[in-house]
Amino acid sequence: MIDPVFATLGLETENSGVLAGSQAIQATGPRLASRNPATGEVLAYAQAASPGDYEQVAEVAVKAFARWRSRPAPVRGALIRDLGDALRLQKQNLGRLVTLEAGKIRTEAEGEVQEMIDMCDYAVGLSRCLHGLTIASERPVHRLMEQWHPLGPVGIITAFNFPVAVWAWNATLAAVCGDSTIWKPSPITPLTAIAVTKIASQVAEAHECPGLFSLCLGETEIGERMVADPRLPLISATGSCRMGRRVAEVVGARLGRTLLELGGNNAVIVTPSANLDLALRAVVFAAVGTAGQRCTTLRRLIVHESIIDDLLARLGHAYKSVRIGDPADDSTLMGPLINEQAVASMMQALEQAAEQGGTIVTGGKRIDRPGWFVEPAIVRATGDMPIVAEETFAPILYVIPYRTLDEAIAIQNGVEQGLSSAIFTDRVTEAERFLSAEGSDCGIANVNLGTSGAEIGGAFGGEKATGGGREAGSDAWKAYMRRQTCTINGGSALPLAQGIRFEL
Ligand code: UN1
Repeated sequence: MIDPVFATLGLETENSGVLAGSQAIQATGPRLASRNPATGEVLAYAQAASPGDYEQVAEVAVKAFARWRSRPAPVRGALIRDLGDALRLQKQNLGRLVTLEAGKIRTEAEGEVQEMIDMCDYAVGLSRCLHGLTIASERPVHRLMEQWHPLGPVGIITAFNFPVAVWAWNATLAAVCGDSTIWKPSPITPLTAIAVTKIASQVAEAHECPGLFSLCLGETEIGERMVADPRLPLISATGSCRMGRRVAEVVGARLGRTLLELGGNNAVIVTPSANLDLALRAVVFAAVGTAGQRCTTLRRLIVHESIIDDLLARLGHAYKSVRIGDPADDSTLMGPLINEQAVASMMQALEQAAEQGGTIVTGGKRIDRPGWFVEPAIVRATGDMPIVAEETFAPILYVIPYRTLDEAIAIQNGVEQGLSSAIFTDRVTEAERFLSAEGSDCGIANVNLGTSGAEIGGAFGGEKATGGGREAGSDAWKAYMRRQTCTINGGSALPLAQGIRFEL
């Protein structure tokens, strides 16, 4: 049965997953089924793009960019203000759709929509702050300045786990920076993408810029087209390290720009001075929240050997009280995994952990009911177990003992990914050591809070195999613009830099 929210958001049983602005293109690619991970049932279908359909979308985005880039940035901001208002009106409905399609519990699903709204607010202010520097010139009556211009149509590739927020991180900044966007969402979550693009396109149309936000649903073939397309100067991609390597290779070969937000293998260090009540709550949210399917999910808990038994006992107890079930039910804390494959990867990782000497302390079983439900697992492990170095997108928490803080930091940094990290301590020297240049090597380093749930005001992203990109706040906007250094001669002489004399 079709949920009432579908009609409210303009969705039908069969949907075109290709929208050039608000205009739905008769898509001719594969037909994709969107399933409710809490039941396994098909919610609706979406038709993906063929390479020819992509071509139409790309042309629309190129044309939209040509018009949009000449609007003053604060006028561009006015469109994003209206987008924020439109999203505010649909917060519950979009949240409901995220719950249905991605299986997030209601509060997290609505939180994700809130993240889009926050991005709109942020981008509106930013539209008046896209400023460059004025730099002292070494030449008399000369002025050096930097200005930032729109870059071009931006390709946005997103994952199933944040089916709407990550689009907003990119699309709102791109729009105020003067860029049009083409979005390729995960083929697992097409419906949220269609609903959001419809809302955004209506707003863009009201501002006489149809085609500013386009959608091109597809699988690898469409992603490959986008990354190879020289009309898209920037590809912003979220996904696995494997996918990111491919994107970097293809975009690099055409000397384009990438913004990569790839895998994480995030750790929390708990020192003997830590407030364990605080640590416990943070660890459970970071490890179990979103059923362990955030790139910022806590995967490795590195605990001082003197407190590990105490913390493990408390964690085991807390895990047993996590209410698992229908994500639409307000009392639920953990919903399903996204699909059968996710359940299989979790089971496989647990088997490998056991083979490598790990002990499953609690959880780790599939729950016998329709949909893709599992018990979150805690595994007592050591830092050198190969499986611990891998990101399994599921609620598995490896708990690892340490003796010295240096050793804990070495374990924390000893993986290829470098997204998020945290320390729990009440000693300022330990916190500062963790935050120093010899401390955490991640893009995000927190003290006395978990690894997930970052605010949009900071730049979000990670180092090493996480890809190095930064999205959302701070100066992440610079990725969506091109910098121009201008020197202006206000006099009638022509002095040369570096004191060079070149007289005719
Ligand atoms: C992701 O999982 O790709 O910090 C993004 C967080 C969220 C974003 C996660 N604000 O957990």
